[in-house]
Amino acid sequence: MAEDEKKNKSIDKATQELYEKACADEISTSYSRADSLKPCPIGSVGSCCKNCGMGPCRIPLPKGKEETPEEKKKRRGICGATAETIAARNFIRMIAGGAAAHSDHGRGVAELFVAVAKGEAPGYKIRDEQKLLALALEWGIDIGDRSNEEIALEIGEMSLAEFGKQEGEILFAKRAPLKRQEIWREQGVMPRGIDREIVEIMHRTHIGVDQEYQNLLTQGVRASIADGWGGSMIATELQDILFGTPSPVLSEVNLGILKEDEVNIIIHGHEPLLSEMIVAASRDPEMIDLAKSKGAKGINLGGICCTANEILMRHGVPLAGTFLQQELALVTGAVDAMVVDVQCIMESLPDIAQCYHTQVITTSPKAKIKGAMHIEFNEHDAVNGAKAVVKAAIEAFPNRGKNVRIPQDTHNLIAGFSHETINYLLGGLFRASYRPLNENIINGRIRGVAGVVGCNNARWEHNQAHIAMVKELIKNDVLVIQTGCSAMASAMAGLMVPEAASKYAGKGLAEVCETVGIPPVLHMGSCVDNSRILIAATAMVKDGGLGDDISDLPAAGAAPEWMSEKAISIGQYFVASGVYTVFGVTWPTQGSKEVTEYLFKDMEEKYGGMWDFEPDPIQAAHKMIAHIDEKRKALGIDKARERVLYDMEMRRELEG
Ligand code: SF4
Ligand code: MSK
Repeated sequence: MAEDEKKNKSIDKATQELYEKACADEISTSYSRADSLKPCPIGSVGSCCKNCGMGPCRIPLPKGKEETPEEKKKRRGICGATAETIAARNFIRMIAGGAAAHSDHGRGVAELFVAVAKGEAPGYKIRDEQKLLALALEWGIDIGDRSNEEIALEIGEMSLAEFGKQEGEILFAKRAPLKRQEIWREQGVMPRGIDREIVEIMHRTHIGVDQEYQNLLTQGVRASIADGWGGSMIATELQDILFGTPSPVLSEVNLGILKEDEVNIIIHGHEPLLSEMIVAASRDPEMIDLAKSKGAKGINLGGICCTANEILMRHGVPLAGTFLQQELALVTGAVDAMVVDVQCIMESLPDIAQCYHTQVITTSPKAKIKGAMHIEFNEHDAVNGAKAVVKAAIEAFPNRGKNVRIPQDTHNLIAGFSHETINYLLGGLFRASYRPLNENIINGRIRGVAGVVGCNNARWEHNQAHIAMVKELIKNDVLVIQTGCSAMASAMAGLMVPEAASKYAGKGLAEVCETVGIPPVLHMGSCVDNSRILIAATAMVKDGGLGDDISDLPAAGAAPEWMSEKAISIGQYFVASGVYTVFGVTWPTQGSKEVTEYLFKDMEEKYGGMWDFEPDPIQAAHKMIAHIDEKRKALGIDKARERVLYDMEMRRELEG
């Protein structure tokens, strides 16, 4: 295989090595399928509607010439839907899909929370009492001499009620800066209940309902806020209370974390409910003895996608890889079991597993895969469920063949930067605050903050855009905060260790990182943990000196290799929260100029944040920096960096 061919699949050596092995082993992967499946040019720009049985209606833009108004009038679906309506409907259906995924995750956590409070979920307990009490105070729940379980029960029930609420406002919206809340009320996008906003998208996009693209997009905004400030925030907050709020932890990343002589279990998906128990089961002496009886030296866990980020943040479990490395993990031939829950799991896994010895195990009643073993997660008996998973992996270990290749690549990383941790690291235990960060932004050592998040996309060289963008940002003194697969990509490039500051960051950012002892790129967790970024941004506003709303901050967001509907929902709630947000790879509304203009320009007038699309990661980074500089100027802090040395003549002029 030519070097170039491997390289254009991924910038990561371990991935290149295993892609080559996959080809040699004649395994079909997302990389090879992306080569043979070209994207539909009509669907990819949002110009195909299949919302009823008269369609699909495909209404492409005319090629190579400007469309006349007459032609445009005729460019409609059978029901008369215009290109604008179709593009907007498709776009907000993506938001509905993404918001539903995050929020259903949040609901699952809330259900477990209630079960734990009732003593019906053995093996689980409340780990962060301080956070439990803080949330009780915030929600006006009586603490008095009530037990943690009684308080937790009320919090759990209130959380569950957020999903089915029919009127009023979601509770966490009150965490946003006051000005932001007013904007949401003025624009009519304050979410009522989480499920309601998602269902309303499905209703409005049914044939013959909402036929004004602005009105459709407004509902998209409302549902996205219900995700970021609702379902996702519930997931993050309740998980922290149940499993512990993350604090800095040293770990490793990339497929080299697999061990030749141990039972390797990969945990993949998004929800930490079962994986928390698998971590415990893998450390259980009974399980370790069983592994040894089969000839293994121990049990080794690694994670893929956001379940990985969850157990990394709280237990330091190593990251095996990102979304696009899931199939390649099996191609190593060294994975004894891959246990999956929900989201971002490829249906090809059981087929690939058949070529090796891996046991693919599904665990969610919502996500079964043909050909996989199913061990259903049951919160009332999670300990035994987790043990069954670990046992299945141990049983598979002796079947490992000779066709094994574990790449040597690993990198260290420090993760665990929750909002609380950043607060503490910057301000100390007794005066925890974002003030030092704000001061360093005001004095210009740090130019601004960028949230770089999101997936890998098989249409783009794996990890290339993430790394190019993040390096460019930190070189220009922009502190980067990350979640999801994007965070893993940076960790693989060695950007999440304190030493990266002197190596890659600009002088000002490096100085601050070295003083505080943090990397220039901070891992804040999984996809639902983008809600931590919202809280951090709000804390920056509240600590003062940087305006009175998130839209005033010198900050920007990006998802340079996005692919999932969740990424669109995340991007939309960042925009709705006042953040300039730029996506790479592809843009799904290009089939309608009006809809695209509305998202890229008009949204800024309404929400102070707007979308942008720029596939070149360096140019995208510079667009983000330009936006940050604009915000610095508006705040009057742009001059801090310009130290003009006055000569005698200039001084005389001044004095004169
Ligand atoms: Fe075509 Fe309208 Fe049906 Fe969509 S809803 S498939 S545009 S007829
Ligand atoms: S896992 S949503 S590929 S970030 Fe959260 Fe990665 Fe995107 Fe899935």
